Amino acid sequence: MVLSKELKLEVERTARGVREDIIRMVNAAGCGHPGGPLGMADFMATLFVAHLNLKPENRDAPDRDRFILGNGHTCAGYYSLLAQRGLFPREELLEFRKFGSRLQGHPHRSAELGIDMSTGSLGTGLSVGVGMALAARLDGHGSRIYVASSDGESQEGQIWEAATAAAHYGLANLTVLVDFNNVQIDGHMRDVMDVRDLREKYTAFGWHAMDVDGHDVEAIHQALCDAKTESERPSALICHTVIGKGVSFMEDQPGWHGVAPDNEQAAAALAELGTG
Ligand SMILES: Cc1ncc(C[n+]2csc(CCOP(=O)(O)OP(=O)(O)O)c2C)c(N)n1
Repeated sequence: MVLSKELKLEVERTARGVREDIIRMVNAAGCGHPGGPLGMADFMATLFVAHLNLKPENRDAPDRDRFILGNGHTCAGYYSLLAQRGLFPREELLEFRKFGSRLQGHPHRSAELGIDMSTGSLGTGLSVGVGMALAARLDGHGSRIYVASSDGESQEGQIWEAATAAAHYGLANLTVLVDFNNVQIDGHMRDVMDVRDLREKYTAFGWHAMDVDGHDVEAIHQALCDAKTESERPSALICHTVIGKGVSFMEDQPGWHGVAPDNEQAAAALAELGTG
């Protein structure tokens, strides 16, 4: 299905807002992870605006869609999306990582905020997604379960146990979006531990798997629509992205995995994003 012009504009506006919020939040906190979520902004905005059925009015509905951020350290972008979708006030984003804040450095499950699972320990998200997808099917809900993951998280053995179970149980209501930016905490994937071709791996595990340009919102939308047409297999979108996307001095730089920009760097980043 084609992404309508209005929806595409809304996705792009939301992704710009996500990037701006990430810079402001991590700068204000003086710590956090800006690189990963800057790269994920386009596919996450496409998911949250055009697909994920989560809004303030249905946050308590048992049959709504679910989202789990497996790579929990990238939560600055996730919090921005929840705020932009109206789950809590956007001003609260500047409380990120502060003592007593609801917006901790890794997501804490909260029915109020619409956060479906606590994450941060890499490898657990997809397993919980399998459980939620099984439960939704048993309960007869037509809802979908979405899990974000990453290339670095794909080094965890638990991911592949979950992938095996999801295919075994034919969980067509489960979709994983893998942020493949070729970088993890200690450097480039090829230097730390190369996970190689994740589309081939998920396919071998019995999934419907696709490579997608993680910055092409129309392609991401199409891939998410394709996932919905599957009747027996779970779907994996291998989203090829650039860490730090949108801020030239952060792009493809592993050093920006988990370092906060200082005031000068934040001002330069916001100016480049067109929001300074
Ligand atoms: C079980 C576990 N082991 C180690 C870590 C520490 N850790 C935090 S982020 C990270 C790298 C994750 O890779 P990726 O998500 O690809 O990083 P990014 O693209 O955001 O730079 C690691 C090893 C963790 N959070 N959980």
